[in-house]
Amino acid sequence: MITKEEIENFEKEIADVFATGVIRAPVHLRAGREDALIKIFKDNAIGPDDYVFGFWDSHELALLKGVPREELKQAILDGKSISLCFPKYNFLCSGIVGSLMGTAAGTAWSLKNQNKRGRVFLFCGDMSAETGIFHEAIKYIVNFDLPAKFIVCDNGVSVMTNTRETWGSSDPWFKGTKYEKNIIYFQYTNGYPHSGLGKLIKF
Ligand SMILES: Cc1ncc(C[n+]2csc(CCOP(=O)(O)OP(=O)(O)O)c2C)c(N)n1
Repeated sequence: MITKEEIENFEKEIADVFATGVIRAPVHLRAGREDALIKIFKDNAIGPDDYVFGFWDSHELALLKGVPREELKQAILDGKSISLCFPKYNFLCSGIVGSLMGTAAGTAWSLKNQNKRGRVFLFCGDMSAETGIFHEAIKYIVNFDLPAKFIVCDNGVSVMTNTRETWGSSDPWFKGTKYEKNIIYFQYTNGYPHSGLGKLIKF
């Protein structure tokens, strides 16, 4: 499996390229959650048969799922960083908050009911986890005992808005509920700004 150092170096490389202005599309870089993500992939033995769904910040997930480094880099250079999709590797992302959660639940339903190998892992942020569609999708997954887990990567903010202040609660909504059994939750501090590099890049 890819190492923490390789993930860090990949993000640094993309940051350097983005700074030159050749990528004419948004890029969301992440640092500080490599250990947590590696542990989740290892603990759950996430492999080729499994589906990984992500959002705008999925470079690390693609590497961990087995998308070859250069294939991933080319997709990012082509402007696809926020919606990386590699069906060959069962790896699908979208730049739209809350999207894909129903798709993830449906994929898990299908895998179970067609007796197919593979499970579903959807990775999202803390604010995304507070949306109605997250609640509906995880309710369906838990109630029908579907092979899916939603992983909430909590960096405390939605862009620059404090998630806990927004919802008036010091905990995510699912803490202490039955839905926790299909949710993996961890906190981290992102070493990069939410999007880009925090400075204007001229194309
Ligand atoms: C439907 C929709 N509304 C708004 C946005 C803009 N947007 C992109 S990321 C984001 C923040 C989401 O916060 P969180 O889920 O905590 O993600 P993270 O901080 O981990 O990136 C927002 C509002 C969007 N992509 N889609």
